[in-house]
Amino acid sequence: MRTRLTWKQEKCLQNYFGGKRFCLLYKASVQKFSPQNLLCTCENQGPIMIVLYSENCVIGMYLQEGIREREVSITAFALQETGFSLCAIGTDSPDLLFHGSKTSGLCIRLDEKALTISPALRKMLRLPHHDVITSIEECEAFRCVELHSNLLQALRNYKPYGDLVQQTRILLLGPTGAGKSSFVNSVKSVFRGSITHQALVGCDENGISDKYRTYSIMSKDNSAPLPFVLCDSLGLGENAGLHTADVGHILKGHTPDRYQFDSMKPITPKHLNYIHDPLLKDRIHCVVFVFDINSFELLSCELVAKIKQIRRDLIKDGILHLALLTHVDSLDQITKEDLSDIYNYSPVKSKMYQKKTVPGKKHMIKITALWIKR
Ligand SMILES: Nc1nc2c(ncn2[C@@H]2O[C@H](COP(=O)(O)OP(=O)(O)O)[C@@H](O)[C@H]2O)c(=O)[nH]1
Ligand SMILES: [Mg+2]
Repeated sequence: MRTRLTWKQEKCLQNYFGGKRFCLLYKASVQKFSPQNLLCTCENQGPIMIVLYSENCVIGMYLQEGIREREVSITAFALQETGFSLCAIGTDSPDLLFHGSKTSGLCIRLDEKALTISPALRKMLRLPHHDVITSIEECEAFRCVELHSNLLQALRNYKPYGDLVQQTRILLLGPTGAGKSSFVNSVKSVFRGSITHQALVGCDENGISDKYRTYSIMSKDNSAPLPFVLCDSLGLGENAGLHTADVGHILKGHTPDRYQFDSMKPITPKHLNYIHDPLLKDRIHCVVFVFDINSFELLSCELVAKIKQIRRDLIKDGILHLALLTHVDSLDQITKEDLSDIYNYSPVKSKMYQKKTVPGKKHMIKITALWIKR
C-alpha cells in the first residue's frame, strides 16, 4: 500500500508532529470504507494519524494516545493550497469520531464517504464555510513511531567481527571544512549526554586542525569506551592539506595520535613516535569520506582525482569505505526522520544524481553517488 500524501505534505506533517515516522496501516480503498476496519486495524498501535482526502484538501486527526477504549486527546489539521492549519480539539473517545461527537465537532461517515465538520471547527481550520459536509475520496490511517530509539544501544552493543580487536578504528577523510571534527564532537556529545568540543572545529584562521587525533568515545556512565574509535585528520586539499602518502601511513597504523601533519612532507619511519610494528588494532578498519552536501559537486578536478586515488588504494587493500554528508540541516524542510535515512531524502537524492552541467565535474557526482549507494 502506498500513501496518497505527497512528499511535501508528509514532511510538513512530520515537522508538526515531532519528527515521527508514519507507517501506513489502513487505506479505505484497499480495506473498505469501514470504520470498524479502521478502528480494529489501528487499535493499540500507539499514536495514530487519520487522514481524509477530499477534492481540494487533506483533513486529518492526530491521536497522541492512539485508538483505545477510553478518551484520547485529538488534534485536527488541514492541509490546503493556502497552507497548514492545526487545532487541538480536546479529548474524546476515538470511535465517537465515526459516530458524531459534540466535543470534536467532527463526524467521519466512512461508509458514506463523507465528513461533517462543525462551522466552529471549520473556522479554526480555515476551511471554506459554505459546505458543512465534505465528500471523501480516500481515507488513510498511520501508526506514528518514534525514530531509532534503540540505535544508540545497538552501537553500544556492537562487537567488531570475530573479537579480533576491541574497537573498530574509523578514519574520517574529506575536504577542509566538510565537518569531520564537528562529527566527532557530535558523536561524543550524544554518547556523553552533554555537549563536548574536544575536537577542534575550524581551529585556525583557515579552519584547519592540523594534528592527527584518535578519539575513544565514552558512555555517560564512563564505564567503558565504546567499541569504535574515530580518527580525525587534516582536511584534503588540492595542493595543500593531507598528503596522499600520509593517508597510506595512517591506514597501516604507523601514525601516532597527536602527530603534527606537514602537508609538504609526509611522516617517515624516522619520526620520533612513528609506530614501526602496528598491530591490527592500530590499523584503520573503515574510512568515512565526509562531504558538505552544499559543496560536494563544486570540488575541483584535482581534489576529485586525489580522492579517487585514495579510493582505489582502499579498494586494493579491501578497506570498507563510505560517504557521510554533512550540513544537511541546511536543506529545506528536513525532519528527524530524513536524518535517519538521509540518502532517501528527495533533495539529497536529486543532488546526488543531478546531471552534470559544469564541464569537468562529471565524475565527482557519479562517484559520490556510487559511494553513498553502497
Ligand atoms: N550547519 C552545519 N554546520 C556544520 C556541520 N558540520 C560542520 N559544520 C560547521 O562547518 C565548519 C567546519 O567544520 P569542521 O568540523 O571544522 O570541519 P573539518 O575541517 O572537516 O574538520 C564549522 O564552522 C562547523 O560548525 C553541519 O552538519 N551542519
Ligand atoms: Mg577538522
